[in-house]
Amino acid sequence: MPPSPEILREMAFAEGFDLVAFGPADPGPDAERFLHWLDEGLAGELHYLHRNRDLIARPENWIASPRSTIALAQDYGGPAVELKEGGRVARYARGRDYHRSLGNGVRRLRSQLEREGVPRGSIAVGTDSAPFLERALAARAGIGFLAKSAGVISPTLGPYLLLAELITPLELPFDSAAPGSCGTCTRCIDACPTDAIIAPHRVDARRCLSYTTIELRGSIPEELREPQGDWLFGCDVCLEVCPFTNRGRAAASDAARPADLQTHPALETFSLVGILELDDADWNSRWTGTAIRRATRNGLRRNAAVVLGNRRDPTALEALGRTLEDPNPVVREHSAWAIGRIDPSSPALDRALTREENPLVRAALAAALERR
Ligand code: B12
Ligand code: SF4
Ligand code: SF4
Repeated sequence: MPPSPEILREMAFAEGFDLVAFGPADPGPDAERFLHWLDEGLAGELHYLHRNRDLIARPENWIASPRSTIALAQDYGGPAVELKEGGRVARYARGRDYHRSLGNGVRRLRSQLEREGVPRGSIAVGTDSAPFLERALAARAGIGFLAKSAGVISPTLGPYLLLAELITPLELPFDSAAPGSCGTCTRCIDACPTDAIIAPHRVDARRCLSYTTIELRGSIPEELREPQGDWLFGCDVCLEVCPFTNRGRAAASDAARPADLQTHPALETFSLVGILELDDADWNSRWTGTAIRRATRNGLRRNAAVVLGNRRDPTALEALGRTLEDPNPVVREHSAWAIGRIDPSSPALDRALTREENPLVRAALAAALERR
């Protein structure tokens, strides 16, 4: 006998989830919106979304008998995450990689359900990793409402919610839609530093800092580097400005959060310059288990160069001069850009131009020198 809905909720809370709701195993009209979004090219180089487009939009491809979604959310709100000498990290990446911690939680729930008699293999689970439209499933179950930022916001806990779900063959009593809406507010659209929220509920991923600093391999488009400001990894601006942030309860201090959500030691020890010069050994030993690994080591170093350039910090010039000789051309190119912003009279630029052969890096060096 599968557990009662009440017991199911208790099991989910015991796994550390803050919200649990039951809803249809179907994304509804957002499936069409998702396909349209892909066809417009707004996913940029998120190739896995294109590859899985039919799977994502069609629940009948997820499991044999999709009848309900057990939608789960974890509140990860709290103070800003800042490196010791500047540089900001999106709050979701503060602690241990949530794909692991939340993923383990949903998988344990599935095992429990299987032990209670739900046939093995009949439940699919996801947290970011599976091909589900998680926001649509969560909103339909009543975890929160679909906001203009495109996020799912809980009227009680706010916008800092990570989502996870079990797609099940169980007949569960569906919860009602969460109350709340954006009303006439447009703060997130107005505050987005790159104008990535092109219309209510619609994000052009190619412009979102979460894409350019995490998902994008290669160069960050030049017009998006200055708007990146202090963001080293991801961006929280559309969540920070939201009036639903911290509504109803105070943000938990680091020590009061579950262990997986406490600040990772790497974020407390490395400075931007330390990251710019991060080697493979440190990357593999000290950054393991963080969501930041997704950016790749050279991607993170590229981001550090942009932030240092934006901070116009002359003490970073020496390190940036060294990374003009880095084996990675993207790191060299972004280092040239950063030096051009901090001090275009730096002789390191001239020296680099005499030996540089990569046309993209040469162009960046020339552009930096033109700022003299
Ligand atoms: C690809 C992706 C991204 C891309 C694209 C984001 C986007 N808005 O499309 C990038 C890399 C930019 C990104 C950024 C972020 N992401 Co992301 N991302 C995903 C992923 C893997 C797929 C999302 C997707 O399919 N996007 C395509 C669009 C069309 O779908 P959608 O984002 O779900 O948006 C819905 C609405 O916009 C609605 N919709 C679309 N058009 C219209 C029009 C109207 C009129 C209406 C009413 C609705 C509507 O339909 C969609 C489906 O419900 C999901 C995990 C998953 N499997 O779902 C996580 C996920 C959406 N991301 C998440 C997070 C936390 C973030 C960031 C906050 C991270 C950060 N701080 O840096 C930012 C937020 C940026 C933003 N404003 O959306 C969480 C969101 C949790 C929540 N409470 O909403 C998810 C669910 C991961 C998770 N398991 O927790 N992300
Ligand atoms: S995460 Fe930042 S860049 Fe992306 S939509 Fe939100 S405010 Fe804009
Ligand atoms: S900032 Fe305003 S418009 Fe944006 S998600 Fe929050 S309530 Fe909605």
